[in-house]
Amino acid sequence: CPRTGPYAVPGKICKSLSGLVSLGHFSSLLLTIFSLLFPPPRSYSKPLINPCYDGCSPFLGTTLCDGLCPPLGPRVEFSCCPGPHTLLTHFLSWHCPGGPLRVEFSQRVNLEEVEKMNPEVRLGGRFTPKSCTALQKVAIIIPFRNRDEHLKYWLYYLHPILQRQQLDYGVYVINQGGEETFNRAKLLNIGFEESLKEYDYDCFVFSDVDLIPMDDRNIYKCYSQPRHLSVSMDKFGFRLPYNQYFGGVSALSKEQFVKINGFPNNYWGWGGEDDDIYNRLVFKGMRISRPDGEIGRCRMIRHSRDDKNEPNPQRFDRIARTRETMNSDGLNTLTYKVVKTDKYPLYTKITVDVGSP
Ligand SMILES: [Mn+2]
Repeated sequence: CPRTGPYAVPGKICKSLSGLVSLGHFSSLLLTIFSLLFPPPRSYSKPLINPCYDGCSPFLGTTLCDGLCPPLGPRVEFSCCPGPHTLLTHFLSWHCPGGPLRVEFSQRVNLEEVEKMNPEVRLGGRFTPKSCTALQKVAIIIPFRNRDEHLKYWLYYLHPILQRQQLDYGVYVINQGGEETFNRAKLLNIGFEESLKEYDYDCFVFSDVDLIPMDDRNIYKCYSQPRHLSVSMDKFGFRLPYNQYFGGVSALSKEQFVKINGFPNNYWGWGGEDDDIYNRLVFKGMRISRPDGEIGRCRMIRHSRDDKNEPNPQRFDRIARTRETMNSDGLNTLTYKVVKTDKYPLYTKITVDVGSP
């Protein structure tokens, strides 16, 4: 406190003022210690704006859901609940998904906790919305090997999101057994075939295990054109690395997938298979559909390169010949053996023998 001059403060008041200040310091110190000892409950995996599950408003008499409730943002089409976008539905839109999510990988995930947080998810990682009838049945296919920590984060984040998106979905982790070089695209083909044996899926979302969307409005469903979902990854500075990029997370309807004869089986090791898939789509006259750069933001869990997944030196040659090879390499030439199927509460794990190059 200034003791002299125009702003002088009388001594007594000054003393009590500084007492108050240090009392403030002390209590904030206490608060800090308290919050360190008793951390607040984890709140991520909930939208920052509206924390609702299975959200279409019951007041609207919803019968169909197209993977989304009435939108929060103006960009999303009003497609789930029937009827026009009225003031009333706008008012009710806080019930529904939307907005950015907090995604981080600092705290460990306990799968039993995740199970408790998602009581509506059935054995094997299946979910069906109750308040409406989903227009699509979505199989989510994750190619996998030795990434259990990443899978836990994926389940932790994605189950709440997918439920808010009102999808009729199942989660299939396709685990490559053995020690052979990794073959991502073949695992995806296998996921397509195996999931269809279980349920009449009509849409397939192919997702890397380490990619987490950061916005509820990035719907994991199929569109009239093949969909690329992971369009702005933190790894690439939240931009598309190149226009033809189709890696990370993508969605194809059953028809779209069959039309291109599935994915290539002959890409062993890292890289190229996503460009081959892109070529296939283009050669069959399709275009890529994408969410905008804000809705399409996602985080990749940082990791070092896996063993047995070295960059594939043949990839450039193969990508250049997609047009000739695509009809004789794909779904129609897919061979593999299922080694084991495990039904866990949050996902179905199918361990397969994919053979060797
Ligand atoms: Mn990765």
